[in-house]
Amino acid sequence: MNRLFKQHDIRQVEDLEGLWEFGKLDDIEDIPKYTHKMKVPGCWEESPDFYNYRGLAIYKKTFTLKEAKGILLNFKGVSHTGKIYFDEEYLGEHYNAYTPFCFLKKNITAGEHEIKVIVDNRFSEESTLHVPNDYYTYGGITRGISLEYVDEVYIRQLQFIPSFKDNRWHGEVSAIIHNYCNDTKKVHVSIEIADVRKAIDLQIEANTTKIITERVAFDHIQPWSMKTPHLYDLKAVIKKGDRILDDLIERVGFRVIEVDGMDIKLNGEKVFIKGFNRHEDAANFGCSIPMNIMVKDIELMKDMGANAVRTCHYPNDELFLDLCDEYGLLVWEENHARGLRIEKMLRPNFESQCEECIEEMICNHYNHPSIFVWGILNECASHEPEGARMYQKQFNQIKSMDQSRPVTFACDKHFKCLCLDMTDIVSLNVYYNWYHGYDVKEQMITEIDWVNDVTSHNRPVIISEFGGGALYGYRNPNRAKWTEERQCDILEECITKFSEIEQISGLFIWQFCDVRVTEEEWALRRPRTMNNKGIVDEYRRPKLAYHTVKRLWNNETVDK
Ligand code: ADA
Repeated sequence: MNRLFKQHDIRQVEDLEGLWEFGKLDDIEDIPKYTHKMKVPGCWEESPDFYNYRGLAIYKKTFTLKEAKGILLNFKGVSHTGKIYFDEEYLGEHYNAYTPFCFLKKNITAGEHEIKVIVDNRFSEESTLHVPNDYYTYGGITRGISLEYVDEVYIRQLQFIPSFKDNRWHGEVSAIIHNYCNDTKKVHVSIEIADVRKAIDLQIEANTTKIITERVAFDHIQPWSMKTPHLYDLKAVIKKGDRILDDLIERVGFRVIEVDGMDIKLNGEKVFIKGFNRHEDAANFGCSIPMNIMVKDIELMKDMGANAVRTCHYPNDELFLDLCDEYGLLVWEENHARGLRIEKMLRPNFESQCEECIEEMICNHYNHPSIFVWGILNECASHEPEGARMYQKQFNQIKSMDQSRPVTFACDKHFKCLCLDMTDIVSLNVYYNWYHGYDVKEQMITEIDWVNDVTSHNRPVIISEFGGGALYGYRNPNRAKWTEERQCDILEECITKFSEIEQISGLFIWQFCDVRVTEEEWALRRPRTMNNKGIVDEYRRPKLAYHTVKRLWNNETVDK
């Protein structure tokens, strides 16, 4: 299942989930030997022969096409690089495990066909975002994959921007239509949302893409909010004469996010963010998390009183974002990067790989009402002039694509960062009483004074990471580091003291669950070769701190 809702009534879609032929490759030129069956979506590390495999592998699937058509091969995520072949023809490649991509194949004959995917999860000079890190780069076709039959003119994308003015909800709908055949087409496009219909006749030249935009005012709208996350189907249909060529359904919400002074507001009301950092990682599934575990994660976070989740440190699976839309859980989504020093940021591919990731993240996730902020470059070199140039370039790219959401980044370059004034919300990663011993409130006040000194106006501050490690089941009355008791003490003090500071508009605990890390460079700093700062372990078993957070976040005293 790629999405939580049906995206087509007309377009035929085949889910290619299941068992694929699979084999390890020592080299891209190898003649493949298909020695295994491998689950798609899935990580090969969940197969006994590939627990620690970092390398090349090949997947193969044959399928039968019922009638000659154009097809879209839709990949929701291949980790971390996929080279795609269709009937031996090389279609192209995609880098980065965390963003969707698709290939169009025109005029395929009916009959049996073959898809092959060569997957690479190695670290190399070419890969600047997937590097040995404090999370694991798994291998495989890790998210959903579908085959979609498209006519010569089809709907590539729908985008929806809600707004509220003159006491009415408004919506700007854009439909991106593609004509892939060699002659001009005249079609009729109809768009429908919340019982409002618009119809447009469109002439679209051969092999071109056209964007049509309609602005609509609405009455009787139920806004999307955390308590009542109302969603609406946005439908577009293309007809040629009486023949329906294609359709596309998106799910959207009427909500407005704004920064007002030092407050974050949802539909005009101030919100205090109580969130978790959540890596996509679970025991027995790696990063290819099934929906029932996604649901469990959201229900555990909400049970503890959270109202937000941060997709540290990369765009998440759309199925998870659909669930957040439906549960009313706010999302900080960010591009893929973690802790990259300036030397890594200056590698030749870095800027283009970031740019692609941002483009694909926003194009594909734009309509999720739950996403309230776009983030970039977690703890990268924001204190270096060259780093600051790249931060500014990426913020400019985001603002050129979406002016409806604020931007931020999680900064750990305390008292020396050059980029805070580029943000709408300042976010700070701090590990008071874990990595550094401080008087929590005093140190935070000093830090916020510095923030206000280096920014042109006071703005909301989010503490985007704080917490400490605890090994599940390790209890000791000495409350030493790595005991569950010590994790409780750190969280109790930080949540209580941070919540007393007016300018702090939100907290993201590091982190929701324990996750696997990369052995190179990290194993000796990470017991079990895991990042153990989770409030639940990798099996979602709650540690003592689960109850501390639940008590504090369900108690009105910390709710501002
Ligand atoms: C950093 C980083 C996280 C994680 C954390 C930790 O803040 O952003 O990804 O590595 O430190 O556990 O130390």
